[in-house]
Amino acid sequence: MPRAGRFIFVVLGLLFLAATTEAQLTAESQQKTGFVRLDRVTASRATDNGIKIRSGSAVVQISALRDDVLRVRVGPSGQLPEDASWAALASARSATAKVTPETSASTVGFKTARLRVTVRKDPMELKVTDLEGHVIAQDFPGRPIEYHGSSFRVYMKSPADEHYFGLGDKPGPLDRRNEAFTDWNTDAFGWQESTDPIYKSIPYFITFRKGVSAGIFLDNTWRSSFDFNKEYRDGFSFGSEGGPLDFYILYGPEPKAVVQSWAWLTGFTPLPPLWSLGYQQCRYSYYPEAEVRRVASRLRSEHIPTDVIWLDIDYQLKNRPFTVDPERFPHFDDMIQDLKAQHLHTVAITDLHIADLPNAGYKPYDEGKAGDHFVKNADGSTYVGVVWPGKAVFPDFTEKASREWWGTLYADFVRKGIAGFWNDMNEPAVFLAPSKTMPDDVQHRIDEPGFAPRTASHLEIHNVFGMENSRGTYEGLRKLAPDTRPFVMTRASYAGGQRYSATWSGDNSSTWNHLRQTTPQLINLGLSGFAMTGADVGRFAGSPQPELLTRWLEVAAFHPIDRDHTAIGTNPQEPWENGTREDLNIRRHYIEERYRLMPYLYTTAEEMSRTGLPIMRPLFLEFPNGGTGGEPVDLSTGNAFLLGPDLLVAQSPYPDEMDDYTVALPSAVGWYNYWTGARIATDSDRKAIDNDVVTQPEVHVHRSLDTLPVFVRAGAIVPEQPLVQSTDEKPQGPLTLRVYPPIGANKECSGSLYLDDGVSYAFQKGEFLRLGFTCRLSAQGLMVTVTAPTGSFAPWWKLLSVEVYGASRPAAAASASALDGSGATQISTGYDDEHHRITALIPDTGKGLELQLTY
Ligand code: NBV
Repeated sequence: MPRAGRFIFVVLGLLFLAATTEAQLTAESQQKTGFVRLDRVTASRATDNGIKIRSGSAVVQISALRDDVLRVRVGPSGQLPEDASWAALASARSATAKVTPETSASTVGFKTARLRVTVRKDPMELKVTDLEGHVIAQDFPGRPIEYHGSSFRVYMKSPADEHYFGLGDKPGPLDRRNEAFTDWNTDAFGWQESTDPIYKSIPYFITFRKGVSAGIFLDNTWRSSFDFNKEYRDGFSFGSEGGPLDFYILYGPEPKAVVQSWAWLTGFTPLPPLWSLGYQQCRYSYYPEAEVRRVASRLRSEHIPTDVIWLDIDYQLKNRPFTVDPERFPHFDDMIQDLKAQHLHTVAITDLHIADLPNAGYKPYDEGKAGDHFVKNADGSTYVGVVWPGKAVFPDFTEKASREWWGTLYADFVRKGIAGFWNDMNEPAVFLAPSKTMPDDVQHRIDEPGFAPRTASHLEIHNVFGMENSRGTYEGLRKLAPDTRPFVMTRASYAGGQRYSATWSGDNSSTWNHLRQTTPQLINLGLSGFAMTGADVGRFAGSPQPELLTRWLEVAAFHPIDRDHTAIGTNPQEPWENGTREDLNIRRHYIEERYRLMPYLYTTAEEMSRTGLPIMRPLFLEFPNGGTGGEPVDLSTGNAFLLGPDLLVAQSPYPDEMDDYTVALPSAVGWYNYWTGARIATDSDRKAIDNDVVTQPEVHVHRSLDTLPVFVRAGAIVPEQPLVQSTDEKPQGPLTLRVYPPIGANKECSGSLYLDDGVSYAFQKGEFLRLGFTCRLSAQGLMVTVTAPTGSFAPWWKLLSVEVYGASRPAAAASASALDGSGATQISTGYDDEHHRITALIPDTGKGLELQLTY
């Protein structure tokens, strides 16, 4: 070997040794550290983007990744934890911002262009403020970080008016204040409002106070816990039983900015296939084949718009993943094609527990064994646990090679035309084990950039196992069908799991309280990064009363994922079951409305994939400062939510009671009734509208089975399409633009539309269509503008139907022209007094246009 080559070889070897030794040391010190208390700064020095502090044996590094994002890493025995993460993207972790060191006799610290970090030396206390001095995060006095062996805890001050959100799918109220939680992914069949933990671990929460927000993320996959105001009324804390103390502070001040920074740190939800936004029909399980076909035909003959049929475990032979039971499904391949011909996509469950079947010709087992892909016991033997197939083995998903192999298992199903895949039971759930999961000491192999290659116990990997399962599926599908957007649904996950999969809230129950619980649960999932979410409609455990199913289908039509699902042994739960013809009509009506709203829903989904903003939003996300009068937005019951930026869905806070209720609409803007088109009257304009007796900002709702109050923000332009029975169908007719003119001082409105082929990645090459809409109120009337489209995707419409709401009389005149005002032609308009709207039908020239209405 030439000298230079030998030199490089030796250097690489030394570097590798150093990395391994550091990782081993870190792992060992994590286990062995005794009692360490970080109560005094004993030394400090400025770094390129922050500060490094010594506190006795411990080291603390605070760095600015951006002007508004800080990372704090702590090593109790003097060495920082590995700079590695399953959640935080390498690009974000290596980002760096310019800082100015700031020291005084009693403090050390630095500032960025937006934040000031001050660490008091004795006692040691961290304080983060904005440059005006507003506190973003502050250590709790007298409770410095402490290590007890490998466990640690961080305490922070909690002002009395601060609220907490996030932490994934944890049940309970929207606001996490006065609650305590544990992160340990758990198969929680039949979970209830106070059950904790359940399926996912997302050790990330958002603080919100007086309209100012920050995010705090403890990037630690071990069993962690969070206490909001239980131990200390005026403090919150977070900690873990092991692993690194590595946390991030994301500054808003607007909650939207925090949500967007969270996506910057942990990744965006990819643009989903359009069909996954359609109505989905599931049960545990549809079989045999004739039953799947019967349900499909009935969905069509009842004219229930539907996009997806799900196959739960019973399509498999003896519950063995990646098999098909040939007796129950004699023409499986034909069935998939026949469903396709009916514009129904199939999603199939593919659990991770591979049947332990040596010498039986079972490919997943044989290949996995030959490739050494299964999780091992401490003694090196293969770990075997009992799940649906009986004895089962588990792919070692934290190892790249095993994940890649798992991805190849989908080849046959993809070839058969199965459109999406469901990764269930991946906490991982194990039967007959008191812990419901693998033993703590099973060994996982880590092969992941950033981490030194090593084995790790289940204690470290448990919470990230489900996410890596969904990652294996997602990445496998990307390779198998590179131009098709995958759809993966996972039950367990960790922070950042939105990069690979959608999720749902697991095995809920057919109770009214679960219907109520769904709103805060899905909102918190969205704030935690998982924007593509739903809950089993009608509920998994038990059979709903007809009214419960009806009301569930009503509200789920406005959820990101709308999937009717129920457990084995429960009553049939399809929309035509369990109710009267009237129930069916109402249920169908709401699903139809979802399909009419598909352009708006898909536009919102595209915004999610680009910005990280969730599809389903809490009111405070859009209105952090509440009403114009400063009245707070509804943080307590969480019964109301926004679908995208403009639609406010206000389910009853007590869905089981027939009582009327009031909806507090954020008074920062005006509102319209989505169903009637009527403007919600303001104080100066108080009157009764239909059954809404209005006293702004509260709307009184008179309950009836077919009413789910939905409101539209004044100043919105909502695109809608003619009804279709599946998103595969090309809508016939005009694109409708529902224009809700501004109310009050604001005189403008806006909206947008995003469209593409809904399935492929052609949009990345410019094959999409984006339109912007605006309107402007003036003394003459209303000017509506449609921008010239960007992108090369051809629209399905030739005509635009502009509907202007809140109109109390017909238009006196209307004219349409090109964007520069040229070529103005008179347009005839219609007026519908029932819906308070003026309508105008205009040919879409594809070059943008202006519509001037005088009324
Ligand atoms: O695969 C069967 C079910 C599934 O229908 C459900 O949605 C999952 O959450 N699965 C759990 C396993 C058995 C639950 C009792």
